Amino acid sequence: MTDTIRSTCPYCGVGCGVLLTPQGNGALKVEGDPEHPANYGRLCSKGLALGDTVSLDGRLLAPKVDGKTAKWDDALQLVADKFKDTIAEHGPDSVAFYVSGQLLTEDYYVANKLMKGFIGSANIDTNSRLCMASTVAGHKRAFGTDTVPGTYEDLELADLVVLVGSNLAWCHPVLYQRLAAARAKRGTKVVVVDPRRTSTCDIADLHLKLAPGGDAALFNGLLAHLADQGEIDAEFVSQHVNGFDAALETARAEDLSLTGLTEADLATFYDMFTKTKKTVTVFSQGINQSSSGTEKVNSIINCHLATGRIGLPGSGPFSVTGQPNAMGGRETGGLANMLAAHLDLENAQHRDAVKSFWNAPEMPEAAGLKAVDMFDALAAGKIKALWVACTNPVISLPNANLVEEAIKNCPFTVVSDLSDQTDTARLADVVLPALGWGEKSGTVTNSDRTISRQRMALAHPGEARPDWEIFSEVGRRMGWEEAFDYRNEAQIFREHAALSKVAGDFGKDFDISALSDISDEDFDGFEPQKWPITAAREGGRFFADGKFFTPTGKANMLAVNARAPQAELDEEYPLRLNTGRQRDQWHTMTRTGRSSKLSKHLAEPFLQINPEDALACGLKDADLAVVKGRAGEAIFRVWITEDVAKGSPFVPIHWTCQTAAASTVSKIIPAIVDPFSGQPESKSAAVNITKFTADWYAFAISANAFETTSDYWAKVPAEGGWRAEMAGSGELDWQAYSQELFGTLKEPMVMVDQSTGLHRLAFFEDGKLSAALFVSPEPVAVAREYVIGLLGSDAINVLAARPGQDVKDPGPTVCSCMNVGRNQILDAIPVEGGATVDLIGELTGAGTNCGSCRAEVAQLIAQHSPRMAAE
Ligand SMILES: Nc1nc2c(c(=O)[nH]1)N[C@H]1C(S)=C(S)[C@@H](COP(=O)(O)OP(=O)(O)OC[C@H]3O[C@@H](n4cnc5c(=O)[nH]c(N)nc54)[C@H](O)[C@@H]3O)O[C@H]1N2
Ligand SMILES: Nc1nc2c(c(=O)[nH]1)N[C@H]1C(S)=C(S)[C@@H](COP(=O)(O)OP(=O)(O)OC[C@H]3O[C@@H](n4cnc5c(=O)[nH]c(N)nc54)[C@H](O)[C@@H]3O)O[C@H]1N2
Ligand code: SF4
Ligand SMILES: [Mo]
Repeated sequence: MTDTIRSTCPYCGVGCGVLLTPQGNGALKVEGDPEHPANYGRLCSKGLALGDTVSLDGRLLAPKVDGKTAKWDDALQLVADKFKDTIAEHGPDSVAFYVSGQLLTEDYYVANKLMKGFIGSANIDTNSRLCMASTVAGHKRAFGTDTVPGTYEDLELADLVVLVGSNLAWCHPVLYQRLAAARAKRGTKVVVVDPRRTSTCDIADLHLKLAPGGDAALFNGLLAHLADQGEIDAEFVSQHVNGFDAALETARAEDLSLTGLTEADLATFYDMFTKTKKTVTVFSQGINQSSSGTEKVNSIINCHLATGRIGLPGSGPFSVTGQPNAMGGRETGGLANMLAAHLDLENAQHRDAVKSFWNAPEMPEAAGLKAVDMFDALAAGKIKALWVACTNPVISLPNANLVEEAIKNCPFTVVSDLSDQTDTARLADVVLPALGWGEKSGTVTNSDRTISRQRMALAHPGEARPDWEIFSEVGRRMGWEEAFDYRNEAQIFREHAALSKVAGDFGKDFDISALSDISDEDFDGFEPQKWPITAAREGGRFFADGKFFTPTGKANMLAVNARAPQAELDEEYPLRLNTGRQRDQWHTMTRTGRSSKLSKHLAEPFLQINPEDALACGLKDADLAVVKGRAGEAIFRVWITEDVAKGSPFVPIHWTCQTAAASTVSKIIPAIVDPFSGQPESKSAAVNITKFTADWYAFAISANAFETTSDYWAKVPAEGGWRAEMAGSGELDWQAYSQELFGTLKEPMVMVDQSTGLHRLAFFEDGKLSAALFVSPEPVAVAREYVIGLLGSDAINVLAARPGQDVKDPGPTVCSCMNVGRNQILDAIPVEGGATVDLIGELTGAGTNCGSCRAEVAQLIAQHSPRMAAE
């Protein structure tokens, strides 16, 4: 294979098109697809590094049963038998599927059909419960269905873009770049609403450092202000909206102090919104992952409905989705409280229609268990057989210690994954090898309803199989041969499209019936298309005509109240922990964590903490800290910064037991959920923070992989090898320790700095540096990027741990694409002033490729630089 194949990036919901050119022997060249309407050729650092992540290291290549390699036939039969027996003995609700927004639409369709139509339970839920559930609930309450009204273009056409609980610069980088470009061209005003100062704030005209959970208060205040200023669209409201008066009355009674903002800030924002008709409000996890997430969503939509700013070019509420197929999962009904094709489980006519379409024996009448309830039921012994596909709940669900115990105690657990070593797969009775991105084939839907193809560019490794096929095989073995007699993705897609006609006939939004007869060839060549896709219309915006999907045809404004996060602070747990994402890592790092380029940016689990809190907790920069909540604890590297407010420290979610000793955030997060959506409040835990008292700290690099066993460690790939940070207690025999780490290497060169106690050990093989260890009683101060750069070279001066006069230490990486470090950027900033991101780009190359780091370059210029472990 040498031809270029068009596909879609497997990461965020922007859904960028990629051009994949296999290079032979498993390597892949990845470029942006200039014709894809999501990105027009752009890619972010993660998309650009996709080629680094497709190696087969650590891949599961054949099924495993009880830890031993098994034949597919035996493994599938075992799964089918166990599920059948469990259902026969305990009923259909004693089994459950827990799936993922990273499954393709075809996979999702089959899994949902199997559980809801044939097993006859609604116990299928997905990691989208942790992600989009509050938006789905809010959309359904307001619009009668789960519709995203606008398109990406709206961010470019708007005069004001309000980003609420969204770190767009890091989490939807290409959409952020589109917004930044539009702003540069036409002066779009940007407001960021986030308790934390993020890179996204670099294009903000106004950053509202809102108190956690204050969003509904902010938008209630806005609604009252809009009414006071006569900015209500009375005609739109009277003809197309229910519930205006009640919503306004509740809004007027709102306690705005919950926002934690000054009157002046509120006034500035309210004035901007009131005066700018073309406004898009983008929202993400700062809204959804909240015990009042659904209320927050409706408080935003209320303001757009009241002003008629919906469905128009450059106007509307806009939920940006996280995963590549979060939307596809919603379209196929992958949530426990949905049916399929945006039809409603609680509607008898809808149920009958789907039942007869599927020719299904069963159809549950009530919603199944939502993720947190599902794992509670597992812990209580009510779920006796569980199948997890394409997600890692031991890391991502709140109260992770309980989740882990529950899975351990479950009589029968199946995991479909690419690896049998994830924290969840390790606990399973059966692990089934799935095909991953680049190998599998099917469709995904991005945040603006564009359906795109993921295509196969790499050979199928070992015996791995596509998820839809695995679910179908089990369905057939459970006795439903005909219903699961699928031969390829196109056949499933046609059925999915045909089912959407049923939904269309009920007057629902999700209708792609024009694709019901798509041929295999046309499916192969399918070009990105926005739904709806019917004989009558294609794509476009919803609701400009004022027609909604409720029984009355009118939208609903909801009377909503703000609620502070529910995890209670007290003397023992006085701080409110916030959680979220890093720029260059994706979730549990199973893919991005393979790239040395991506691992350079923030190479350790960090704790952003305000200087006042740091002082109170006795912490210095680069110390290690134990963050302890009621449910559990974890360890992080301290990064003192004004970017987080006093009382609201922040940690990233990515680190697992594969990449760190004890940095799993979800162990700390309590399982508090939104009452409407069941979405966990993942952005809030009550914690205390103390210094992790280590007797020694170490930094190690090696050309070969090595095992780490200390109390604290974090390990990622580095160029030419691996790098790890470690710390522990007790006296360390550093020579024995180096043997333990690197195995039997030749005698190291050793240098001990008596004044600081820093021990430096360098190991050479054939005269080339193969490993080095730095041990110190204090956090290790070495020029990390510099010593990593020496791996494989004959440089003796590695023991200096700092570059000599002739070589510069690049410092921690800022620009992953062009490999530019912090020190290089700082050096390039002209002393006489006048630095711009473009100038630094010209001088160093930073920010000139994918642009993901431009916000950080700007921050550095403004002297706001992150400081990681002493560099
Ligand atoms: N690099 C990278 N990109 C990703 C992902 C990734 O893992 N890595 N994951 C993808 C997925 S699945 C998702 S869901 C998206 C998530 O994308 P985002 O939602 O943009 O990302 P987060 O970092 O989870 O959270 C966003 C912000 O919410 C803020 N926040 C916390 N509490 C509140 C609050 O009460 N109110 C408000 N207004 N803000 C609050 C946090 O400080 C944080 O900066 O990212 C997608 N893109
Ligand atoms: N505290 C806190 N917790 C959070 C969040 C937060 O902000 N804060 N965010 C939440 C959100 S929004 C999300 S989306 C979740 C994400 O959390 P998870 O879904 O648990 O994380 P991933 O690492 O994406 O897990 C995907 C798994 O699927 C495997 N995989 C990849 N491709 C395939 C495939 O094609 N088929 C199969 N069968 N397996 C595959 C990977 O190897 C990996 O093990 O985390 C949630 N948890
Ligand atoms: S913005 Fe980046 S991560 Fe998201 S789809 Fe595009 S290339 Fe992939
Ligand atoms: Mo997500």
